[in-house]
Amino acid sequence: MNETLSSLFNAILEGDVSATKEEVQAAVDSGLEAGHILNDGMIAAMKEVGRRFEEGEYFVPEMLISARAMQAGLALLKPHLASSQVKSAGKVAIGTVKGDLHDIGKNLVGLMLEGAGFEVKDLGVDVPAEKFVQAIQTDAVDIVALSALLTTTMPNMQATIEAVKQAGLRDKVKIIIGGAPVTQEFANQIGADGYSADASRAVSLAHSLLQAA
Ligand code: B1M
Repeated sequence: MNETLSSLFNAILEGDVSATKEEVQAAVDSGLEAGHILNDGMIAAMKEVGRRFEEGEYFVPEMLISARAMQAGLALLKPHLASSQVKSAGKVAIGTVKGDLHDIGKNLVGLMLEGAGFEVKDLGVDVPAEKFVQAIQTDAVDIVALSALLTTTMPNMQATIEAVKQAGLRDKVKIIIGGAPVTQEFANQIGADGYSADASRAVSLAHSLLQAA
């Protein structure tokens, strides 16, 4: 890892917001590509945070301050990630499912979709199934994107799909899912229209589902 990215990685690990902002700026100024800064500096740091939590070296407060540093860095990187396009590629409602408060990945997916020209309605975290149903009814969204980071909240993705079916709206939207514990197999099992492992693949998935519709 180059020196700037390694300093950025450490700043996020330490949850140091001002150092994170400085290092993001330094990385951008040094000409590093935004996707490279994101994946190899920032997301790599969050993976390390997760590893330390698993090993009992970090606890929830450390995860939280690292997450804050990550969010501050992302806000700064945002204009470099999202290249605005004129025509709307489609409308997406995105949210982290009920019971789940993780939003960094969901925010990134929203950001990349916006950058690719989609209109994004962000429903936030801990979103109950009814709120997704409401978004389909009132905002005429083409795609619902669900995020879950906990194995215990993955079943709420299925519950959301069931609620959409119950409301008679299943044929009106494509439902795509993602998040660290989610797999293509799980997507097939719960009847989602697609799964993506990361934010950039979520964009190509959204494009291909709407083109096929
Ligand atoms: Co939590 N947490 N956490 N946490 N946390 C994990 C997820 C965990 C894996 C850590 C670990 O044990 N190694 C573990 C889950 C274990 C499991 O379920 N198997 C865990 C746990 C246990 C918990 C608590 C239960 C801890 C506790 O209280 N005892 C608790 C639960 C709270 C709740 O949600 N109800 C909790 C709390 C928290 C914080 C609040 C402290 C904080 C979140 C802050 C925030 O989001 N604002 C936090 C954090 C930071 C993490 C880790 C360290 C990092 C997550 C992250 O932001 N990654 C995480 C460990 C890990 O994931 N390795 C962990 C960076 C982000 C860019 O990646 O979110 O995966 P990710 O998103 C990716 C892809 O997954 C994909 O694209 C994104 C970009 O490439 N993607 C999608 C995501 N959503 C998508 C939607 C799509 C498509 C793609 O739609 C189509």
